[in-house]
Amino acid sequence: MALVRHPSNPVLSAADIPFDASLVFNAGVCKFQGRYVMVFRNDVGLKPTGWNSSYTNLGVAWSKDGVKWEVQPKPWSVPAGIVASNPEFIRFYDPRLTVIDGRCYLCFAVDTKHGVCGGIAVTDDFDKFEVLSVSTPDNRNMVLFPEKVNGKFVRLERPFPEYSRGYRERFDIWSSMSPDCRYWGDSRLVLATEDVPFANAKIGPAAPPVKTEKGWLATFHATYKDPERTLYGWETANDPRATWHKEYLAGLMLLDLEDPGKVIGIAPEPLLKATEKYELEGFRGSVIFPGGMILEDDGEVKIYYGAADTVECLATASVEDLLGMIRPFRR
Ligand code: BMA
Repeated sequence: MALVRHPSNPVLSAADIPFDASLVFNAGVCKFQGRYVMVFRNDVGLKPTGWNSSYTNLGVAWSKDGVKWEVQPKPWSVPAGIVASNPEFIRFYDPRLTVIDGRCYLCFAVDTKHGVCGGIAVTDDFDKFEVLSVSTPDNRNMVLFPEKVNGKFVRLERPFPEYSRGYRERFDIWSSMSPDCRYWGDSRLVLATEDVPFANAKIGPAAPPVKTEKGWLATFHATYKDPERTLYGWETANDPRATWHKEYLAGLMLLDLEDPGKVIGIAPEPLLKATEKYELEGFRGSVIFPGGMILEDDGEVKIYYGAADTVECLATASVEDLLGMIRPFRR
């Protein structure tokens, strides 16, 4: 196994948060101005024993080593303010962070009254941020590449077309380009669910890609649905009628440096599959959802992932070992 789970897992959970918190997961992580920064999703009010009402906010945490985190005393008020000021918006969640030319870009999912959208914002100080673009629905899981390619911003994204995919969850990864991070085009299919040997439902971008000599190394999430197998989760544990059948695994692909919408390789085996208690048991068990990947100067890769939609975890590998998992890809 190329990837090793960190002994301090989970690296962040509700117990570490100085404000109301229940599920702390699906974080974006990057290195910004000499420190590690994490923006995490916090779903408040969802407990193992049940829930009546719940809401979501985003929290910010800082770290010197990428393992021990200092959480800001209050939820991040800027996204909350934007949601409150726009009658269409319901909540922001699943943030992803990418530093480009010294500015920190934040991709997020936003539930609106008329569908789920992917959005992109930029901040220089984690105080203010400016929303640059919000997509049409349904789209989410956007991630930005850490540099422009051929003068353009590049993103991976996951539209979810139900009508044209036979009303099934059969969703794929696409890419788009932009001159300014506001106006997006040149969209094309990158990786389809049927390209992934361990997915039978949907796939989506995970952490923002990192640059290596061989290509852009990019994680994705892949779901495998087996209606015959009921997975543990708080819903299924509390309600005999409830069902949870979708296992979320992490996958790895390699994209062309000059043409980042083109997959040149893929790891035929999952990068990570739920095996630990904190991955198997939680709000939704057996969910691995990477959102941050950092390539350190010494070649260590840190991969941050949400586990069981309940806690935030870290696993590490050498970049050589990750590249060693990749096999040539042909559709
Ligand atoms: C996806 C998103 C993620 C979540 C995952 C597993 O559709 O909602 O935020 O982690 O499902 O529940």
